[in-house]
Amino acid sequence: MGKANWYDMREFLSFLDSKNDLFHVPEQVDPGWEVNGITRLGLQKHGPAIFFDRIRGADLPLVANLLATERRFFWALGIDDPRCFNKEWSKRTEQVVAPQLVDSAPCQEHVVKEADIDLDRICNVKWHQHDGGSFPGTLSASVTRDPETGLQNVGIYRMATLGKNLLGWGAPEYTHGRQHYMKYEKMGKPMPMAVITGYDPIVFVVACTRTAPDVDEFHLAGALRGEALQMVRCQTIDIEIPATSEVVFEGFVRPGLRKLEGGLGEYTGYYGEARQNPVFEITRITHRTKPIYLGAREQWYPSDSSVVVAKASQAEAYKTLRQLVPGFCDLRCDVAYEAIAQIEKLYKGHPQQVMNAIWGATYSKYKHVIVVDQDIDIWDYNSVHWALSTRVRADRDIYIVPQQSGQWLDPAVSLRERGWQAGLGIDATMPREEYEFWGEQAPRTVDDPEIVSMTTAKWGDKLKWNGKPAV
Ligand SMILES: Cc1cc2nc3c(=O)[nH]c(=O)nc-3n(C[C@H](O)[C@H](O)[C@H](O)COP(=O)(O)O)c2cc1C
Ligand SMILES: [Mn+2]
Repeated sequence: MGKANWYDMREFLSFLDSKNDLFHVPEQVDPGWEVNGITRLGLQKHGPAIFFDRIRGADLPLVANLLATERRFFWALGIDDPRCFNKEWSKRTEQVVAPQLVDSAPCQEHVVKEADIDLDRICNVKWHQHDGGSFPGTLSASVTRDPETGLQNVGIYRMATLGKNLLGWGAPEYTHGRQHYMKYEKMGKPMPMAVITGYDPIVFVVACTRTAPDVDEFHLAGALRGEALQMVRCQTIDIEIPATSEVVFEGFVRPGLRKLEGGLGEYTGYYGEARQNPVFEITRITHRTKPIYLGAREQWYPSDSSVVVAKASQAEAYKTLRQLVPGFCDLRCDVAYEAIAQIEKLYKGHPQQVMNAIWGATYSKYKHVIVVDQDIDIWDYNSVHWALSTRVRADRDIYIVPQQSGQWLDPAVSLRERGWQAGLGIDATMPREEYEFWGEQAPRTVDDPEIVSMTTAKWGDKLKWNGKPAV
């Protein structure tokens, strides 16, 4: 097992450098199009993380595409075998690990007072051609505290620049950050909030993980790192933040205030429309010496938002399903809308029970759920495709559930109906019970393990396909 207890983002960047998976751009680049173009080309090829030394008009260097490939995502977690990821995550997080509070921290080495704040000089990037302005808040994690339970939450929600110290705050109602804000709004009070960026990669992962409510993601981080996360109290608000964050915005979100924010090219691969969103007012910035900003070009897979949100939330959903459904084996979700579940089918309606559990008891708002048998390799799409093609009878195996709570940005839904989704379940398990009734079978033909091993033994050295050994 590899390393997971990174001290900070810098240590992870050095690691990537040693793996030849970090690309430096020393030339000055334009924030309006060049960061967009270079990150886009990098993502398309599952390329390295990118370090921009100089962006015109901004004082801070910028890192992008940090965890935008599965390769880097698994390195960040110190996981060698992606097939064991769900199990490994479950094992590590059986018991969460509370953070360790420290008195002084690198993230507070420097202070910028309210009057001196100018967001454009920190990050002024337009990530997509038709974004409605610059978005410093793509990988900026919002840390809030539940005013009733006292528990903290961290989540990543989009934030556009609306003024020198003002950011639109794109947290929809089904996110935990927004739910904290709804409680403050009811009390008529501003919500204190810290926004951090440039954190160790495990903080990145947990800030993207859709968990049950009342899970403090920093406790999850401690469990995944195998060591408590060091945190420090903010200077002006009662919020704790990871001590080695590069940049920290301290401030508040006023009750009742909304401003038009966006649109933004989103993880869906489409523009998310401009919305009337709450506003984050920054009253202080603290940062490390020579701070490094962190951002992301959001887009459909591959991207930071697709890889990290999908994989981390997959693992949490796996953990929940293992507890809820007997015979549940494994779960794969590479993109936000689709879950593929593997089960050992034990009884009639078992696949439908898994679908309902995925819709009802996990937090990613999967629209489409495919359920397959244990002999299907969910980590090989060809195998899943085989099950879909040969084990599904549409009039029997398609299960549609209307009027579920869906992802706000689902472009298949008209704006007026946003927030709704319909669940599509496909039972791609073999309908064994029917065959059993008639004494029929549908034996697989593809394996012939005895013939394969006899052939390998006799012919292995001789067979060559395209000049390469066949076995
Ligand atoms: C780059 C990036 C941008 C994101 N932007 C948003 C966003 O604007 N709104 C949103 O609901 N989720 C967004 N997410 C996903 C959330 O961070 C994720 O669902 C997380 O679990 C939310 O935390 P919470 O469950 O504690 O509310 C984004 C993720 C990434 C990586
Ligand atoms: Mn949360």
